[in-house]
Amino acid sequence: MRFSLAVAALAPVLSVYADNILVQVGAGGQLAFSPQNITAKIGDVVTFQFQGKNHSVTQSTFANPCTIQTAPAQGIDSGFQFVSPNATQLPEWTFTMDNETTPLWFFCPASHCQAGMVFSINANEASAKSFEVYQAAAKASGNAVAAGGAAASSVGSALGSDIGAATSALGSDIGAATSALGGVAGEATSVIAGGVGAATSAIAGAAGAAATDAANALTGLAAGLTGGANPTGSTNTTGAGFRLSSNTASLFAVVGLTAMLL
Ligand SMILES: *[C@@H]1O[C@H](CO)[C@@H](O)[C@H](O)[C@H]1NC(C)=O
Ligand SMILES: *[C@@H]1O[C@H](CO)[C@@H](O)[C@H](O)[C@H]1NC(C)=O
Ligand SMILES: *[C@@H]1O[C@H](CO)[C@@H](O)[C@H](O)[C@H]1NC(C)=O
Ligand SMILES: *[C@@H]1O[C@H](CO)[C@@H](O)[C@H](O)[C@H]1NC(C)=O
Ligand SMILES: *[C@@H]1O[C@H](CO)[C@@H](O)[C@H](O)[C@H]1NC(C)=O
Ligand SMILES: [Cu+2]
Repeated sequence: MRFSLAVAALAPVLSVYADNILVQVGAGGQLAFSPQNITAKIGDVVTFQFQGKNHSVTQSTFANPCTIQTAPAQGIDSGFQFVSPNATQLPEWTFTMDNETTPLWFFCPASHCQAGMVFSINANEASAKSFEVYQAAAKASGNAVAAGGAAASSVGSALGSDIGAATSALGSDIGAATSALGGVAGEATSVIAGGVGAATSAIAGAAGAAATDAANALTGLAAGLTGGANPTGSTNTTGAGFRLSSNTASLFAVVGLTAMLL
């Protein structure tokens, strides 16, 4: 087929039987071709008039409504045609039909296709490859994207629960480690307490033994005093003082020894 991009130009008429067919693109701000599907014969000139926004007329296969055709030949494509709101001339794109038995399928790319902005020429409406089926597939390709999003979301959830499980595992490991540390600390405390207890016992024992010695010494001193001079059971480093029979002197000696023990 032959095609060209022109601004408000009339395509040449190839035969007296040929028709000029006008298709509006995005009329009234809608994401639609109007009409959406046509029949055209060899020699007819199809003119797409871009009415606003930023649309494209791009050829696809029937099987993949929102993707440009690459086989058996590269699909034809107007490219995006931006129309400013205050435009005084509308861009047009035309081609001439050179085969009327092969259906042609067109779409406006991306989200517009998934909104149902598609177009067909010579679709057999009685067959499985009707315009309606093609448009439904175009809308469903948007659902495929949505399903992909849902799948990604599921992966996110799975990741989230794995992270949760890992966090729990870490938490319980930390708990176990803390318990182990607590146990060690407890044992260490017990050892220290035992040591303190033993030390206390030793001190108490030593104190007890010392007290016993002191008591024995006092007993000996008392015996010495009772028996007169030169008391046994006590050292006589103070010499003659212990040999005094005076009760007052003996009392001083006992008070002095007690003070030493304390
Ligand atoms: C366009 O498609 C509709 C719905 O499938 C169908 O009823 C109508 O006949 C078609 N028009 C042309 C011109 O092919
Ligand atoms: C039209 O849309 C296409 C595809 O999104 C974009 O690359 C291009 O820049 C747009 N043109 C204008 C004038 O906005
Ligand atoms: C259309 O409007 C834009 C601003 O929105 C302005 O920049 C531009 O020059 C206008 N074009 C015409 C043809 O008036
Ligand atoms: C139209 O296309 C079909 C399928 O490619 C082909 O068999 C047929 O010969 C073509 N008709 C003309 C007139 O080129
Ligand atoms: C202890 O007293 C006795 C009896 O008076 C005396 O024979 C002895 O030398 C004294 N010992 C010391 C170390 O003073
Ligand atoms: Cu569009």
